[in-house]
Amino acid sequence: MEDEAQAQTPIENVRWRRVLAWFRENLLLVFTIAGVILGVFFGLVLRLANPSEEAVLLIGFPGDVFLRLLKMLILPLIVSSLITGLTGLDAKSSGKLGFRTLLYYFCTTMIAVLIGIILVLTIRPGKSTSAKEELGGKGVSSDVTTLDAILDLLRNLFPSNLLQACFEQTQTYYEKEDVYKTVKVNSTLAPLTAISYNATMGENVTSLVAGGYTETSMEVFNGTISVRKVGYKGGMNVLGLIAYCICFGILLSQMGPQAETMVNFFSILNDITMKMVFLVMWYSPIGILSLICAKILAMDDLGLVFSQLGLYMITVLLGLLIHTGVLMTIYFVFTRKNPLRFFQGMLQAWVTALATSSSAATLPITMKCLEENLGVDSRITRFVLPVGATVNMDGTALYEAVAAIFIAQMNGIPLNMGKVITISLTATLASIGAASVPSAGLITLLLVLAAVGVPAEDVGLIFLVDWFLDRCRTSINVLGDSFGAAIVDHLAKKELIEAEHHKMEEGDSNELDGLTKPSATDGMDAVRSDNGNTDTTL
Ligand code: 7O9
Repeated sequence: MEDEAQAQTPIENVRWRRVLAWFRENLLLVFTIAGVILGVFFGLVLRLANPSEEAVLLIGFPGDVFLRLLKMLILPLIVSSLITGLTGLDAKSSGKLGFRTLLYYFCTTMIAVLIGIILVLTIRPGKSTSAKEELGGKGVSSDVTTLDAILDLLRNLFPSNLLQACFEQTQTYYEKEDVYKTVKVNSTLAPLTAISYNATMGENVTSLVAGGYTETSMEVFNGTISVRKVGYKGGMNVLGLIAYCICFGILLSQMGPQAETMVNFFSILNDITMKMVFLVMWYSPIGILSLICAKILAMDDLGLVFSQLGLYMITVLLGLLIHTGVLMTIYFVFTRKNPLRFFQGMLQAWVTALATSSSAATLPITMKCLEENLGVDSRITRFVLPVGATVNMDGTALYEAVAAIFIAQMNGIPLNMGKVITISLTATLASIGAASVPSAGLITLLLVLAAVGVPAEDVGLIFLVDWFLDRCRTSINVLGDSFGAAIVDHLAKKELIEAEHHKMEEGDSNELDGLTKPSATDGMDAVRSDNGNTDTTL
């Protein structure tokens, strides 16, 4: 036995050393995955102990802090990354980049919706379910129309106050107002009537005295109506900020040496924010453990829910899985690189998305993963990712299409081709507008339902499992953005190199424009790269 062990030692040594080296290189990832596993484990074990509400609160607290830290970084990150990303490109490249990015986003979202629709029409999860009777989801309704949502989106695109846009967005809402009708009352009886009305209903009473003749007109309660109002609600107006920063970045990139200080300012702001992201990432294993553990502890008894809504959940999950496959294929077709390696590089962001169920909160980590693990050009990620986190939600679009048809099936509403097409278009639009449509999640689904006249009462039912599906679709949203960034990066690579050659052929004249000289951020990131000198990843 001993001899055998000794004979194997050198090989085993090498193997062990490799494994150890891998662990050391991927320490954070290992900790994060351990966080997920321990979170599920402790969650399930502590559930047996039936912890008090305070205990659950305390267990979830580190996770709460983790989410706050991530969200804290979003504002400086999107502002500085969009502006530096765009100043690193010339106007022509950024135009092309923008076009390709939006085209990729639109096509992949449409594909996701189609996958969802095909699956839900073949599996028919709504046909066999008795969930409606047993679980009796509570109804939800809203007055907000598709027109309001589209107008809000456009209003948010043009914020009237930039500072306000950092924490509030425009929202149309409906306020119930009492309506009164005026009733003329017999003059002799008037005072008496007025008093009795007053006492019982508190109505407004107006007495008109004209030349000895008293005519009393009373405003009598005549029901309520909804009045459309445009107000504000809490939450960052991302779309407005992004629109402003894109405009700012493009104009800044055209200003030449005169604007160098400004370019450096945002570039340094971006570097500092990324350093902060790095710090927060080392806290993520604990944060993720806490988030998952607290979520499992706070769950209701899900046995019944899962058994009734199981088929619906399987439809959504299968759709998300197939969509991941499609994204991987698209990635392979464009880049000829191994999509599994890509997935491995994105694992940290994927797990964070699962734990936080927010692609915005995951954005800092997505950016870090793409730039550092996968070598995607930072000028590309800085533009593609913030825009993607806001408008590209493949998982959400797929989910909304499936949910709408599921509810229609449950209510036995037949859907013709026209309605299916309407659902696919509204689900795509709803996912694009989700971040800037009031109360997102819920409202966007209501809009899809309203577009085809499906009752909204059962939305409460599918919200029972929304917390779980939200995690899954968010991780696909993040993957969709990341694959997009990698593909756009690959396509831009050739072009940027060509542009560099072109520049070089043009002569050395640009050496005098002040952009090639070493800047404060050299060695950290490319400030300007139309000359290619400062770029490290191209
Ligand atoms: C999901 F760009 C950023 F990072 F600044 C940014 C900031 C905030 C981007 C988006 C947002 C934002 O507010 N997004 C948002 C998204 C707001 C409300 C709802 C949603 C939809 O969220 C998805 C879903 O529910 O399907 C999912 N949870 O990708 O985060």
